[in-house]
Amino acid sequence: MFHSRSTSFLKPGFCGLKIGLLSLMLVFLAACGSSGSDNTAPADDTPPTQDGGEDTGADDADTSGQGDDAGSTDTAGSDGDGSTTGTATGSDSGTDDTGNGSTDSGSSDPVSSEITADRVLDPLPNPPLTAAPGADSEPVRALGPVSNVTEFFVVRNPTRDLEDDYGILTDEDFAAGPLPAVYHIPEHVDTSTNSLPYFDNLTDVEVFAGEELTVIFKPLDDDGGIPGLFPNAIPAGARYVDNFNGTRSLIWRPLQPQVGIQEFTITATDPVEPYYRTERTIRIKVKMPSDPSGIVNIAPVVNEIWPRTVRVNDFVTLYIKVSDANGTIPSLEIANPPAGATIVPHYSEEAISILRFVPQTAEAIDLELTARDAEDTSLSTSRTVTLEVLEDSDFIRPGSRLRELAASRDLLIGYAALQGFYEQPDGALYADIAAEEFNFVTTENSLKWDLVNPLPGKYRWAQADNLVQHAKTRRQAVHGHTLVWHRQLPGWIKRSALDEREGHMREFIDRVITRYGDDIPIWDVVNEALEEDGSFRQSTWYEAMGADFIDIAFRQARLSAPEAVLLYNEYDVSFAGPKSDGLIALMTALTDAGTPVDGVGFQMHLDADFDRYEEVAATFGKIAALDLDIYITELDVSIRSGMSEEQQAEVYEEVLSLCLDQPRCKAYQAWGFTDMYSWRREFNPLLLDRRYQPKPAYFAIQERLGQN
Ligand code: 9MR
Repeated sequence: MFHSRSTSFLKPGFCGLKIGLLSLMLVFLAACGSSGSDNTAPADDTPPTQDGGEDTGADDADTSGQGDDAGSTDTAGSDGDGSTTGTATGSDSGTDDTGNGSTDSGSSDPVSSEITADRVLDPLPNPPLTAAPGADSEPVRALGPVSNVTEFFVVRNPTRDLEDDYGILTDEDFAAGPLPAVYHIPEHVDTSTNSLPYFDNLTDVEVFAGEELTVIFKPLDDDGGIPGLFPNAIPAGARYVDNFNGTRSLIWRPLQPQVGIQEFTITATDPVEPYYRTERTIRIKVKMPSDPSGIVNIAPVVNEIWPRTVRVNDFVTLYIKVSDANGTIPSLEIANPPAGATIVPHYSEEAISILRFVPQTAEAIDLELTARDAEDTSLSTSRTVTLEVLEDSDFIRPGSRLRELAASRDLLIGYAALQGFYEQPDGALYADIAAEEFNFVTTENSLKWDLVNPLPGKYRWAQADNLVQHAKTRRQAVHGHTLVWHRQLPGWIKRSALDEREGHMREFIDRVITRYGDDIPIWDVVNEALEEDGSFRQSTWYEAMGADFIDIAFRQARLSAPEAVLLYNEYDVSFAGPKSDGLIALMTALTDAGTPVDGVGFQMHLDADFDRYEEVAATFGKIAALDLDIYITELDVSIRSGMSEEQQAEVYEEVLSLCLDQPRCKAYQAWGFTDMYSWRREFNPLLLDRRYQPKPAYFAIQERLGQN
């Protein structure tokens, strides 16, 4: 919810460079024209006299699904980014990205001319831009048992305070007055005949915790018509309502945890040109009343916990989190703890308790959990969580294991590993089945920048270290994902000076790669640099270095890992279309420029009605013709309304056949393996169901791998 706004993030040199590269990116040009500052934009939403304003780039608000240290969150494994809004095409909607100014009109020039050839990298910044990972970032041994994963010592991140207070706003910020409006002006809009939408009478507000606040948003347009409105993120507990008269209201009763300066961003869209927009951020100062006894006390809750299937005789750990909107920590009661269970506090989070036990018999356990208010013990809420305990024999899959079948074909067969899987109630089962079936594993979220390097000089390695150790003991090759991406970036990188981003990027690549050395022999170096139309994505990286960021990233990766396989990873590029054309153009440009790229990772988040196999074969052929390898990196096949498990099986099998038929295809990897944990969980897109039972898709690829 917090943003810090840089008003001078465009350096003079940057403008000179970018005009050639981003001729269509009006927002940047306008910012250059106004000396790199949007301070001139009027705060009262009077339409500006010239194109101007800064694209703030929406915060990704990524929650990697696992919270911090593994399994500590309620709906573990879920994908808190709401990115599973369906697709109309029946193909891959990829990451459904909302970030990085994609609302602007600009698409960049065709890819080919933009990569500088035969670059020689300067040495890494010396002294470094940020401190190298030190002893204070090293993980520590976990105390006490952690599921059954005993072949390696589970480690945890040190529990230092890693609060990112960069964006926390102060009373001085509030006193400085309302923020300027931000304008989005597509290139084709004639601003002399179409004026910008704006807001009537919008200003910052103050409220006491416990009081109800109503802010009315009234968008206006001097050309007539009623502008559309959409809010960015709605504060916890607030309502955003349509008043059915062209205005909307934010109705909010902030509570004690919200005391401080909060921001709320809302965008008005032109009635005729929906991408012609004015964005306003209001600040809400929430104050503590001198007598807090009037603040309503809300009943605490036990956070949602998914039902799980576990195995007899496994060590089960269940992380139970309680929360209270008033900010106190409720107590937890378990009415019927299983025989022999212990309940221990979480090692760093007071609101989490860990229930540990070893189920002895196959049965369904309905745990009755109650959260009780810290101040008023008559206030409580209960929830029941079911753990289904099954026998070992219930998890036997007939036939040969996929990895045995794949090994005889020299094929890597893999899955993306849930971050912190070993701390889940079903962690032992998850680990065992994954190890039985796969010889290849990807770090789904454990190496993403916001997790690994949340603050300058601070590193959190535990999740990746544990996965690497687990993979080693189970003889799985690890695929590192992903070094350079526009999402899951920490705030400090998004806000870093443009002329330092190359240095930050190179330091990060070098530090992550050298930590793991030979333990991670394959890397996604750059992820998702293209837009749907095949042009370059206007990202944190692109805005600093242009398309050369891709070349620079690969060259740094090669310097840091001379022997590793280096991949460019992308979604929606396997089947024909402008994005696939963009991929081929990009890979041609990179190979022409001498960029050390070894192959392409095809994500392939598909739907069960997918049938464009000839197009995929053709794309694979084009990549092979560039002397590049093909890795299927993130395959999953969503079963949307009206689709069946049989259709899903067919897609898995057909894609496998395409890989087997293409000599340059080295890996066939799914984005997870059990429907229990998937970023598209509601569409059951994986090989095993939520109870770890094989689906038709599993048998289809087992059979196909077994054929000649
Ligand atoms: O599966 C990942 C999910 O848990 C995260 O919340 C999400 C955050 O952006 O990233 C998911 O993985 C993505 C991968 O890193 C890149 N390709 C698209 C994947 C699905 O969104």
